[in-house]
Amino acid sequence: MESEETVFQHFVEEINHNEIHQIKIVGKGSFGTVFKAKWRDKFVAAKYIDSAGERKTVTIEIRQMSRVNHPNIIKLYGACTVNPICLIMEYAEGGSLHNVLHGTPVASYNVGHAISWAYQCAQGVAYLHNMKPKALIHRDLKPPNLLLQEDGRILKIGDFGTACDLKTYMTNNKGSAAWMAPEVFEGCSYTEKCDVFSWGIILWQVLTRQKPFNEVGGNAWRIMWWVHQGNRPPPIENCPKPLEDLMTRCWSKNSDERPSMNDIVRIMSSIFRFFP
Ligand code: ACK
Repeated sequence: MESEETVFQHFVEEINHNEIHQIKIVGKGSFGTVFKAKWRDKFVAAKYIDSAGERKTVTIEIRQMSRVNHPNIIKLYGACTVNPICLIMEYAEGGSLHNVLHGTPVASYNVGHAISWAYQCAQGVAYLHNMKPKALIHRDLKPPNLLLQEDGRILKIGDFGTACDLKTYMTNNKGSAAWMAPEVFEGCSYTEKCDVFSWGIILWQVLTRQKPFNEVGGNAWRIMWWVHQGNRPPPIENCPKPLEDLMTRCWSKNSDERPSMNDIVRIMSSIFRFFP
């Protein structure tokens, strides 16, 4: 079996700590601190992993990120594998979509931006699902993991730390309940269609600018119970019919009734033409 060390060595460039010049903390992720830093004349995001216990998760994140190459996915340049473990990634100066949607000061954007973000996210996810020999399932799509560049025009998927076993996922990701497909928290087997569910919630969120399931309060267990009972976000007033249909199909309880990510890209590309 492939050891952790082999994964580190094979997939990414080993970077020495003294090559990284930290500039400022940009935030705290699910298992580490993210710095804006300079590395070889480039601004980068340096994600330091707090606990040695997370080494397995990081290994998975490195393994996943090093296989992907897509304009809507943050690139991994390399990693420091000597403690403190650190991932060196493409920097997204616009921060997360979550901050744009719900941060202060309130950012201004229009429905065209919202559709473009959802469309770009769908293209990144479709790429992951089309990977060979095996589809890559993201499993934690949500606005805090979607990053923006170029004044918010470009959206990139930025966090792969959760593509690991279900138990770790459930214990580390209580904050993700609002985007989680029911089959995931119910402990059933699941497929890439769980990302489709999350994408539907994101679409609702960018169109309404509201946090999903705010009405139930922030408690992850209550959200899961609510969704398990068949509740979904409320309809959007004056929502164009094709978007509403797409969104509600993504939330189907039966994952076979959800569209594929390729379907979503196709439908969004035709809707996007009306909102250039
Ligand atoms: O919302 P933010 O400003 O954007 O705060 C979070 C925080 O780190 C924890 O995830 C930010 N972040 C994560 N990855 C990157 C990146 N590649 N470029 C810029 N900011 C990042 C994220």
